[in-house]
Amino acid sequence: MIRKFVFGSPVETEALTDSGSIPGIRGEETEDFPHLAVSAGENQSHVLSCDMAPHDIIYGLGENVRGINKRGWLYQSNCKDDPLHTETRHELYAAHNFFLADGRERFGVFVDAPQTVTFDLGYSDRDRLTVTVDPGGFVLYILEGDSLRQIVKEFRHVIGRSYIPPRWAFGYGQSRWGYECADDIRQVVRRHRDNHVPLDSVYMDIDYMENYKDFTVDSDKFPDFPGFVREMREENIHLVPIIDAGVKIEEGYSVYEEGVKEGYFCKKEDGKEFVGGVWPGRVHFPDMLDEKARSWFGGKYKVLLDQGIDGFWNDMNEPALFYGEDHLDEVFEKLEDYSRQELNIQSFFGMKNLVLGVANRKEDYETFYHRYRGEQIRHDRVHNLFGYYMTRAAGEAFDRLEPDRRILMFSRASYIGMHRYGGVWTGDNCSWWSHILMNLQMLPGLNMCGFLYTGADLGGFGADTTEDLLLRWLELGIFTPLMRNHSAKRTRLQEFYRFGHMEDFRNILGLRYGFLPYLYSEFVKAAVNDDMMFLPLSFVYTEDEEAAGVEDQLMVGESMMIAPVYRQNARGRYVYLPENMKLYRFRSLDCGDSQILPAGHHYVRAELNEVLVFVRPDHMVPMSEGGCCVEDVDMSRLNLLHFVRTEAVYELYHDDGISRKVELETGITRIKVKTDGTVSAEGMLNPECRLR
Ligand code: MIG
Repeated sequence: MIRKFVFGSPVETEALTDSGSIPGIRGEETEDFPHLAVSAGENQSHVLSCDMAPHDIIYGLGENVRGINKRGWLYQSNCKDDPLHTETRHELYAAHNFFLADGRERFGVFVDAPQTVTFDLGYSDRDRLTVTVDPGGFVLYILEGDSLRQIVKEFRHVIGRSYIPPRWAFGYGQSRWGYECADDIRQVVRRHRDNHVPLDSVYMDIDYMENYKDFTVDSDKFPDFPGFVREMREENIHLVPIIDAGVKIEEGYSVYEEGVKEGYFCKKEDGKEFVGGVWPGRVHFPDMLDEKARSWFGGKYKVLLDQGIDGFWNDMNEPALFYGEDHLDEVFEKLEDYSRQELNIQSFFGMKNLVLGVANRKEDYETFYHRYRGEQIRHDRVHNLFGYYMTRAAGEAFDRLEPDRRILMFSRASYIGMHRYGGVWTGDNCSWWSHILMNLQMLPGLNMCGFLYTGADLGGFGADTTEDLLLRWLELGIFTPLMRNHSAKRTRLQEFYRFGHMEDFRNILGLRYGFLPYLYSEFVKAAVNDDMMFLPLSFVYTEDEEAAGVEDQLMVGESMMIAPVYRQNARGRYVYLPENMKLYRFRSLDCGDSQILPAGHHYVRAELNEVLVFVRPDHMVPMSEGGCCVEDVDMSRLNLLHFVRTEAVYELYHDDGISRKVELETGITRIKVKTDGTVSAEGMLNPECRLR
């Protein structure tokens, strides 16, 4: 059951595939809102609120800091580029305005508004939930259902099917901001291959471009780029270049010149293009919201597709702003003032903050405009849509240019709706132990908001990593659809071969290729059924009060629970089992042991090089025998992790991993294991199955 209330004149975001199909009530004309009270706030904002009972839980909000239960903190949807993801941050790169309340009452809320929205979930007052929507109108959806999972499904149904990447994008990707040229990448590939460490993709960060110009490739660093792409494809490596939001201002650069000529860039009130500073130096921002500009910008990806590229990541699309040029001029003037003054401590800090404050400045976002659905709209009113529409530009272009095959695409900034066009990575985390847990805790919320293809920078982007941290992080990462090791310039090198115990990395990573049949199957089923792949325990064990408090374990698909170790020097951890489960402890694909554990609390050993996998009763996890890349994985021989009391049946989905058309019916193989150990499999595949 979904109800819709419209306040003011909201901007249509296209978060829903067809918002018109749900009849709405004018919010001003009723006082009868289920679960929430709605009132006018200051300066034409709106405030939604309700009381919370002591044990009510709030789930959702996608990419944000803190726990699976979001209660107790204040979150703000205001897409922002800031690389310090401390637990006291209020906003990250995304605006995922969907949450679920569970406890005395159970309901879902989607605040469809592209401007800033603030969720005070028991921060100001422990027992009160308050959502403030900045001026500009919004659409409020309130959802009810028999269970949390059912409400999520209903929401996901109206926002449309989640993006499904090509299957190779489930393989391991190696990235680093600092790979400069073809030889750097060749070396990365060679060292993985020589050491038998699996690898499917290498990412190309901004240095591949000619002076950070989108859709160019520096020909000194990459002589014969198409040839290089081909050479890599022969090694089963996909190259994935980055695309930034800002277009460099440079005479003779065709993207810039066309954009100016056609009027595709965001303009200020005076009709001149807005000028910002980002990596290329001075840039214009394409008006991603304008249909024509979007189609034009999307069309540019063809330049790289034509050279053999089949995957991209979209960066800096909050959009990040190192500075706005107009404001910078003001800053210089003021600095001159300062230089003529005798500084006291107050004016000193005034000066310092003036300089530090030039990045991502609210007032700069208020100076340029979009053309959207026939209207001129100031950027701040639609700020949270920019990343969505940049990625949509690419997605719509792929629909036109590549109707038959899937192209890898994920973005940094996002809004709900973008999940139809690409995935997200969670941005510039750090090599901190706390960020392994944060990675885990974000996953269910992202799934609730439609983002299934997602992952964090394994090993941490900022700061220096350590071998044990990277290994522990990988032990979570082998379960996330996007599995990429990425790090920043000037931090410690963190390719697996930089460390002493490479065999540990090889063994753990090998497990991912073992789990691939299951993970891919669960991913596609979740996408097609509008379901989640990563679930809090409480979504499955709905009556179990203990499960509701578990913040560091997840259900992965229908058969499996994971409980990764995320503490430095730990040699195991406490795990809560809502029911009897079979624990498999892996050191590598063919080395491990298993034991049945009763429901309840356990301390479970897990040495640095061990991964724990818990299988639910009457369930199974089909595993492959691994491979050096996704293409190598042999689907005709499966080893079944299983815990059978009466009978376990698993519907394994498989397909060619590339065609766009995805239908479950044709790709299912039904595998059955009986108590006496007999196994049968029928359907698409005819695998040789072995119990494990
Ligand atoms: O201002 O392209 O989040 O993954 O390596 C930094 C350089 C710009 C931010 C991305 C990060 C990427 C980096 N980019």
